[in-house]
Amino acid sequence: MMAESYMPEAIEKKWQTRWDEAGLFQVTEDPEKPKYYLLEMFPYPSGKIHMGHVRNYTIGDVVARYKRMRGFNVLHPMGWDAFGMPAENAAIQNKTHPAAWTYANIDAMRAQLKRIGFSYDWDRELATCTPDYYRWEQWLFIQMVKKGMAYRKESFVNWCDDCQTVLANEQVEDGACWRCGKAVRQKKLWQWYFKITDHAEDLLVHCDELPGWPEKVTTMQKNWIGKSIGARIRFAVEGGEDHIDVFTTRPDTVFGVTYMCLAPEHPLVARLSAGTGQEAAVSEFVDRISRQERTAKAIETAEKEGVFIGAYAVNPLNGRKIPVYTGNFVLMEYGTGAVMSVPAHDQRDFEFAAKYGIEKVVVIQPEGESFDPATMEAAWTGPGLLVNSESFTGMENKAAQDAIATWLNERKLGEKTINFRLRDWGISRQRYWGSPIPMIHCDACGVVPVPESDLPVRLPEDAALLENGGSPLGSLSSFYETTCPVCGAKARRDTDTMDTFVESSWYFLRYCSPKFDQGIFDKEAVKYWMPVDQYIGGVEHAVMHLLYSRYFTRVLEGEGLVDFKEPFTNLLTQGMVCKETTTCPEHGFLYPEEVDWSGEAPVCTTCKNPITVGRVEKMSKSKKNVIDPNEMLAKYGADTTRLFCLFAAPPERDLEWSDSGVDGAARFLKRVWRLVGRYQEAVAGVAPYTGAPDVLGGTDKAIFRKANQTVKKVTEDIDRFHFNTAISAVMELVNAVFAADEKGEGLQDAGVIRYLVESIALLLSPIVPHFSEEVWEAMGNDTAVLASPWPTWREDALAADELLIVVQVNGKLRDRITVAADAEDEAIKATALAAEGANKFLEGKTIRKVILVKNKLVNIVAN
Ligand code: ANZ
Ligand code: ZN
Repeated sequence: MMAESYMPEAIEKKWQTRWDEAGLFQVTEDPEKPKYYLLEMFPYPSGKIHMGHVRNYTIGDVVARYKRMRGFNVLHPMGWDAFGMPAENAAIQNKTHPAAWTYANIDAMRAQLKRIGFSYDWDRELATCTPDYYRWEQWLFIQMVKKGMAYRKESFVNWCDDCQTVLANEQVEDGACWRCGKAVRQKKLWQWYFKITDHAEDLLVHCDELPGWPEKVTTMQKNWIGKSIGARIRFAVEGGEDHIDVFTTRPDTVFGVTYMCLAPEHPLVARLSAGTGQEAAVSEFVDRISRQERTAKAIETAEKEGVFIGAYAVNPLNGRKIPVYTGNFVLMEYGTGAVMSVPAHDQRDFEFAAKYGIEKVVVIQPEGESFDPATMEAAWTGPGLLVNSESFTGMENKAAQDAIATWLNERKLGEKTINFRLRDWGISRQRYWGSPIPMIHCDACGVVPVPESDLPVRLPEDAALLENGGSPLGSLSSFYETTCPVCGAKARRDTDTMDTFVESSWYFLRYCSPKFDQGIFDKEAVKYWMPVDQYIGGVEHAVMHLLYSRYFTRVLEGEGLVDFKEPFTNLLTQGMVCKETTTCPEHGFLYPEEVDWSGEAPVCTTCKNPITVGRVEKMSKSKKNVIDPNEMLAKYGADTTRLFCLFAAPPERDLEWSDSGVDGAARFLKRVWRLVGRYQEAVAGVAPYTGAPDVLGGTDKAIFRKANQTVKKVTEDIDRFHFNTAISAVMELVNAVFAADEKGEGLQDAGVIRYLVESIALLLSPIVPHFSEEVWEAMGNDTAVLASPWPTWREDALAADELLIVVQVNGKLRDRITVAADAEDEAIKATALAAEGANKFLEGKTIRKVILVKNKLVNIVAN
């Protein structure tokens, strides 16, 4: 017998143990069954699951369980993105070790995930910080070095003095380190790079072949790759052998060039300014700029400034002598690091020219306009006809782009070219807690790979961390001292580690055969499971993680290890979990439990001052607007938490936390519990009714219909990930049963009741799996609800009830019509007027009146 009331704690533990013992979620390749690979982005083991995780993983779990019930062989793995800087910082703070901290966090978080009942195949669990994982990453790195797909170069990097590390551009926020807030400076270092730019075109083209991805994500990727079609043009430097190459997307404006601008890091800056009297001003400027953030984003917002370097260049088209500047808005990393500046037609150049009193020359004139450089208030960036452009004058500017590029090409002064914004991926990190780069530096032989038989290069897990927070590897002789694999001389290991994005670029492949030790993965397993059918995660990974994963898949395809290019067929990016902030005038941000809502106005529990309720924002520790999943689990259980997360908002949208919403979810489950409890005896040993609806009476027929409609709706809604409407459909069904009861018109047929309660249990099972197992068992089933097939519906039970209506003309029976039971009066009258039998008797007459007798007849009065 079912317990009187619904008590989640006991039920949830019980079913989790049973699923575990039955090994229900362990899968192997089964060629007989269609496969379905469902993956959620794996978490960083920070120590605690937060509500964003709960939401992400609940969405995934519903799909995994649903697909399983639909007959798919479902791979649903979980693991840990376990390398990264927070472990080092936490270790320093808590006087522990990154490895110890990380593994303890993994244990804690695994227990939390298990407590929520997610259907993971835990046998496939992996952590990227284990040598049997990163060894294959090192192996792949070496293959890439050997094929020239990875290379070393000395380059400027964003450097944080506090964290003692290079920062990726994305880790620089408003010129400061994303982690500690210290101003970032530029430093030159030898770094390893992956040649992702080799695949720029392919990665771009395939953005349009990912119909299962949200368009906003593919658009972000396209912009990130940033293909520009233009020309490279060569400008001679006056009085010397030097020349300046520029990249421009606007060769049509070349007659309007009035100055050149070089990036401060451009090698010609120092050389050309030497001996011109501008050296001091130039080096002061270059020095100052080198201490500022040099990302595209920062440069866009920074005030444009520059300095004349004392040299002149010559315009190859008209021989005009033009001053050369260096300016903070030119990026060394893009194009050629030099630009031809056209103040009349580029707003940035316009502002710069205005600031330094440089001339403007108009070369494009839209029809009906006549710009005067002296009075122009902004650059003209639109189309028009060329003016002041010698033989090209009068040409339409689009056509001139090609014509001028061709003209330059013929004279070897330039060429058409394509430029990508995408840079090669710098992967060296001067950090400790990461995968060691498997290279050896030998004075005689150069930089050589570690022999494959010596892999993995183990990260010493017990190295003492340095006071300054930098990596201890560079001073740990037991790590870096080695011998050269080529000549046997004393040599030094690379002491940098890889960017953690490297680990997450291929983990989805490793899940297919996580324990395979003959190679990076078992090709056959990958062939069966990949690509991932559905990937689910945050939109913050729209560019880097997803682009790097697409890139790695291409590298592996090139190596013949996989036979596809795109790793993720469908992508869902779920919204954020949000909550209002609460602020006390004395104590600042308050946690929800520090606010007392019982009085007229909310007050701080500590000082009793009234508090202010702020905007609804993404839950974050710093703003304290967080709900701890553990508290939810303790108070409501896993199923209510899951139900609320799915019911409160569609997956792509932000979810606003609401305590009353959580209560509502809990109440609904109690209601279903009562419903099943009431009918438990009536349905014992009864088979579910599957016959035609017509033979059923009154309420039985109506509820049977509604149940069939609900099965269909929930099925379609889950297919589209509309979990919230799926849930409300079940709620309506349950309400209809209670409403009939209240009217004293309760269900009679035990088979219908059985179909009803079984359908409810099955439909809810992906969403509230423990609850559903419990009621499923209470109905006398002895197999797991999860192992049962998804419910089906009868087409003939979907239609709303129909009524037969008699049609009279002047009181005489002339026809019969069928209408939906809930049809509007006007619709019934219209159908009656259109009825053939009635029409014959209406010819030539005027209709005076149409009388409707509810549910019975329509009488048309005409003469
Ligand atoms: C002359 C010109 C005239 C330009 C005009 C634009 C408009 P996208 O579309 O992003 O590729 N540029 C080239 N290299 C640069 C660098 N390293 N740093 C900053 N700016 C650079 O932009 C290409 C345009 O950006 C190029 O075309 C160049 O300015 C500038 F009416 O050349 B243009
Ligand atoms: Zn050597």
